[in-house]
Amino acid sequence: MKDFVAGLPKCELHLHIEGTLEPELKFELAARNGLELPYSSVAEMRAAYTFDSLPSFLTIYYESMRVLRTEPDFYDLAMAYLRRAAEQNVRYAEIFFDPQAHTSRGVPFDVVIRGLRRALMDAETQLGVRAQLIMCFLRDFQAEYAMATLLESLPYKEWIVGVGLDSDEKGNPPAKFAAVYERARQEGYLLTMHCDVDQDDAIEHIRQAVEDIGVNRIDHGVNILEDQRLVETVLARGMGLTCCPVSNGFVTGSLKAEGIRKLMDLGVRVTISSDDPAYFAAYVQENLLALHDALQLSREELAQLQRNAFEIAWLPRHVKDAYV
Ligand code: ES4
Ligand code: ZN
Repeated sequence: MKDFVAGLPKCELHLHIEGTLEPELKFELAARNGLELPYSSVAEMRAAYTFDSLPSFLTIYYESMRVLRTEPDFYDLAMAYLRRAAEQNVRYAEIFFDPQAHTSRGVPFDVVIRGLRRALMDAETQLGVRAQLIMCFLRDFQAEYAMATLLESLPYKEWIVGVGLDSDEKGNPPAKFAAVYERARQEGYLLTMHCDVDQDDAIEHIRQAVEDIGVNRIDHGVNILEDQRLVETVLARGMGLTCCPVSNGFVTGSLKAEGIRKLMDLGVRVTISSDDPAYFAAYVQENLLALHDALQLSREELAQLQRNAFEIAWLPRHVKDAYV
């Protein structure tokens, strides 16, 4: 089955580029930028990656970004991911980036996006991997900062396919960003947002995202199973859910595999992605294999997960048709 999964042409839709920063590159960038790291080796750094909740992960995730300073740093980060993606037969990726994680520490927006964009262009010609960018707002910052970031992105609109919402969801519901999402829609961005699996208010957050904001997709969102009406809405709209089993395992202690199976059986367009592969030690292929270990998926089901992903990808129909 490993060979079968390896050979599948893949589409990854839930991937934080900052979450692909491997320890080796972190050391290289720290040296390049004259920064000290609180670890003496790659092994020591990896050993510190012990997360059991979203906040414990996010602390290390944001701290690590200090090493990303210049346009070439962002280029190297994205190029390293796209090389790994190509090795796993990923043909198309939609890549989240968190501009506020950088602008909030003095790195200009254009430095971030120019570096990422250049990597995407080179990956297409050099590696045969196509990719697009999704700009995420950090939901634990004020909505006004998200709006300012949205406005700052407008000169680069042609380089950004949509917007997302990530970081700590507790106390930061979708409704907080209703005006930002309305403006993003007017500007032509497609809309997604995280509805994490570890939220007390998960179902209300999903309801707001689907019914009040009208997102095109949901990132995670497995808890939608708690509300039959919302499941029906998602089915009727053909909406997709980008699930990340290994990430779920780190954040909640469970891959949420049974929920993912249930959604697949109901015909929801579920997809499998890696979220933060450098931190959770699993790229998309390892996520598919972990899910297969839990569920004994058939080849047909594994192939269906990829068809779902290409189907809900933010690509023109004729481009998708070349993949499926
Ligand atoms: C994230 Cl696992 C997770 N949850 C929420 N926001 C994030 N940003 C990067 N990884
Ligand atoms: Zn995520």
